[in-house]
Amino acid sequence: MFCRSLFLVAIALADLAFSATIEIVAQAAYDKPEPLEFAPNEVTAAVGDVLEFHFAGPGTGVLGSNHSVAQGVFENPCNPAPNGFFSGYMAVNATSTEANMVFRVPVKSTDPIVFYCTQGQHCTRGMYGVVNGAGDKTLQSYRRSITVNRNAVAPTTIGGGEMVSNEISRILPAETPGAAGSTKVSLALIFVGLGLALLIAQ
Ligand SMILES: *[C@@H]1O[C@H](CO)[C@@H](O)[C@H](O)[C@H]1NC(C)=O
Ligand SMILES: *[C@@H]1O[C@H](CO)[C@@H](O)[C@H](O)[C@H]1NC(C)=O
Ligand SMILES: [Cu+2]
Repeated sequence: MFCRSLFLVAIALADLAFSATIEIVAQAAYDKPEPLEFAPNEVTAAVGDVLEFHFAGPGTGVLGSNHSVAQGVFENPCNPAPNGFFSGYMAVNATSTEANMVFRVPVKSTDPIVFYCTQGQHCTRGMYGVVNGAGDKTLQSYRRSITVNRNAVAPTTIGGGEMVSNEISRILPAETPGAAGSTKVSLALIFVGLGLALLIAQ
């Protein structure tokens, strides 16, 4: 019985290892034709994972940046989802590389989620991303649904996430979707292995 509970503890630890923090940076990449982006803009997330939005500053010393992130709907590009998450505007001064706060959004289902920046025309100019894209709800379908440049619509209230102090202030390179997944699997295997070892050791 004692070893059985140890095994259950190991499983619980494996569960913890499964909740990943997925960092997504709102930034301007001036070397690209559409320089405003979220990087990465396509991610896979499991229930319990956290989307951690970072807000990059230009670091140029000239102009600041002022992005946001809001949950959208696939049917109406650059418009908010009812009761969706919204960070509010994160103005970053010209000399900073990142805002000193990050916005953390818990993933509650594996249904496709779209998010966008509500600032001016950033969304229609490419500043959006998709979590768990599937079927007709993908990054490509969202991109296709944007036909004209116009101002995005912002939600009226901030919420659906937690604004916390930024522990990792750096600009991240765009990631390949799913890269976080392999780490999670190997950690889980270690914990399951540990659980089996405890069972065998009794
Ligand atoms: C950031 O953008 C919002 C929306 O356009 C605006 O209301 C706010 O004043 C801006 N903040 C700064 C510091 O420029
Ligand atoms: C911009 O941020 C940096 C780092 O936090 C700070 O040292 C500087 O005073 C800020 N500049 C302005 C104009 O707020
Ligand atoms: Cu923006």
